[in-house]
Amino acid sequence: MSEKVISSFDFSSYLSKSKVLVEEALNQALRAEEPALLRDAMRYSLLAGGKRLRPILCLASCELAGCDTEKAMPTAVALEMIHTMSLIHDDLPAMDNDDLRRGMPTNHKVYGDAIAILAGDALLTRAFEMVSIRTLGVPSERLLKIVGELSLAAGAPGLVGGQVVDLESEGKEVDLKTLEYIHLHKTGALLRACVTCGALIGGASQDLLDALSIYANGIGLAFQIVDDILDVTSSSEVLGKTAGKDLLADKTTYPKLLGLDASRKRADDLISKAKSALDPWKVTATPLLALADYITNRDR
Ligand code: GRG
Repeated sequence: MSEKVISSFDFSSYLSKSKVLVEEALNQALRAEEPALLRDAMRYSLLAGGKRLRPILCLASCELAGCDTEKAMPTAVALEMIHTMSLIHDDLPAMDNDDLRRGMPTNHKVYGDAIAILAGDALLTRAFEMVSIRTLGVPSERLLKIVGELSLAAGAPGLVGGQVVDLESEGKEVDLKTLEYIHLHKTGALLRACVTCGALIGGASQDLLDALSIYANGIGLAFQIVDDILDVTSSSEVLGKTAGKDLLADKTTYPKLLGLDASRKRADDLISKAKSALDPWKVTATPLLALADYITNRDR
């Protein structure tokens, strides 16, 4: 029975249906923003496409915990807002100084540095509004935990901390431990929050939260290893962002430290470990298992 359920799961249709729901919710979320220039800048980057992996992970985790995904949608939107904010800020001249993101000119190239910074700030703060004010039918103690998770993921213990160590490491010899620190904070922390927040909304048991924590750590690191690999092996056209950037910025990456084959193997091992953590939920975790595979098999 379980094997049949797994093999009949149509991941591509799951992904496209989830994306449609997420795109609609993202579009609705920023309709009434003022002033208009700020709203345009926020919408420009938030609605520019992207894989929407973070909100989909949140919805899938909520579903695994046995809850209606509608209740998790404001949090899923909040996670994509935080992610988009980090991309806008990361692309600024003072950071990675990039011109291309999601196949379009970066936010500061269109709106200027000041508005790009403010659009990022407004998306970050709006994310907390989505969870605390715009979520319906979820007990407030769960929402409080989610606000805590998002604060940790976005701040010094997460994205900001990882970004600082990344900036400090440019042009230096970096060992595997520091590289892992950067990735687990800069990229892994938010992916982990997606899974944890979805599960918290669904009222997951401690056993499930613990298993999801192992799953999230594995996919978080694997995601960034694949990102490093794609930076070397893919093109700007396919990625929608500048390829070959890590080499130009003299960044330490997994391919640089381990080589391409060993990096790919490390990503695959992390994904198998992440999936094994969900063995007791094998049937109902099908979307999360398929999302883990998608992370290593993606081409952008
Ligand atoms: C101001 C609170 C605050 C944080 C900003 C700039 C910064 C601190 C952190 C940088 C974080 C960052 C840009 C990490 C890279 C993560 C990454 C691999 C992004 C690409 O994600 P995809 O491939 O992109 O999911 P799409 O476009 O598909 O969503």
